[in-house]
Amino acid sequence: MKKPDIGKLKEQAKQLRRDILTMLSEAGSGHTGSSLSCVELIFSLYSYKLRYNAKDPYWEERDRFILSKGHGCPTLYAVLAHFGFFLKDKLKTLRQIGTLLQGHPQLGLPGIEASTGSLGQGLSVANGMALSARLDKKDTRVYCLLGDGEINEGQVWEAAMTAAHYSLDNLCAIIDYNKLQIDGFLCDVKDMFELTKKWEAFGWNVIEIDGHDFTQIMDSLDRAEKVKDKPTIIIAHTIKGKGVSFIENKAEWHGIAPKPDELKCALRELD
Ligand SMILES: Cc1ncc(C[n+]2csc(CCOP(=O)(O)OP(=O)(O)O)c2C)c(N)n1
Ligand SMILES: [Mg+2]
Repeated sequence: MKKPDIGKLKEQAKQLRRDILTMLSEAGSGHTGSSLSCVELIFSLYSYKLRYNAKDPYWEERDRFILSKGHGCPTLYAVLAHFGFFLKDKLKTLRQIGTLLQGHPQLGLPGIEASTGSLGQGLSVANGMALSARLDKKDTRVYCLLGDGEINEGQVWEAAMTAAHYSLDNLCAIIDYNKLQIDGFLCDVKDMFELTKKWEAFGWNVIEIDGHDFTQIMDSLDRAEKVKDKPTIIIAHTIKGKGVSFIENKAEWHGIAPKPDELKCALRELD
């Protein structure tokens, strides 16, 4: 696929951030820092790499994207709406009773491939999808976005061993490496030390990038596709709350939504 224009992607990312902040503020709850952290990562996948048909979301030949850090779903919802999986108007229903746009992704909403939110499980689901694609002799690729605090979960490392054991080269995991989790910095809560060495030791091909730089993200996705006999992990350095000065890099903004006056200030910064 041809690479989209970077200037245009940056403008659209700004609009996505406005949409995310607005829907969170209207809902009155949700994960603001976590959502703003992964805008470029998720948007690059849907703009450049994933094969899908928004009008036929269950098209058999589609690639799969699993948002293992399910609490970041406002970003996924905004991107899915941007690409026409459902009407943008639906974003207003975030977290309301009866909507499919719940606080964590759930099956049934077009574009959602797995119900996630209980951290640590998404990579195992992605493994299953990648293995079954191979058994069916399909060239489906599977992508899975994990939080860096999420990989404190033991199940992630079981899944990491499984993917390497089965040489799942149709699987690409991405870590949103914002160095923060729910209530503090990773190094204070539970340090992961040398991530690159850890994943290499588990048998993965590792690529390290700036997770807000569209060129680096798209290049890394291209490189991942060329690696044979190993799964790839992209360790994407990010800033939690990216784009809004008073939200950036603050654990307090992990799981709260902007109040009306805060929304006003945030939108002004994203003008
Ligand atoms: C199994 C499980 N334990 C705890 C939680 C509560 N929880 C939600 S988000 C979060 C922190 C996640 O941090 P990280 O993976 O770094 O994601 P970020 O928000 O920084 O992108 C926690 C502990 C959960 N959702 N699932
Ligand atoms: Mg984090």
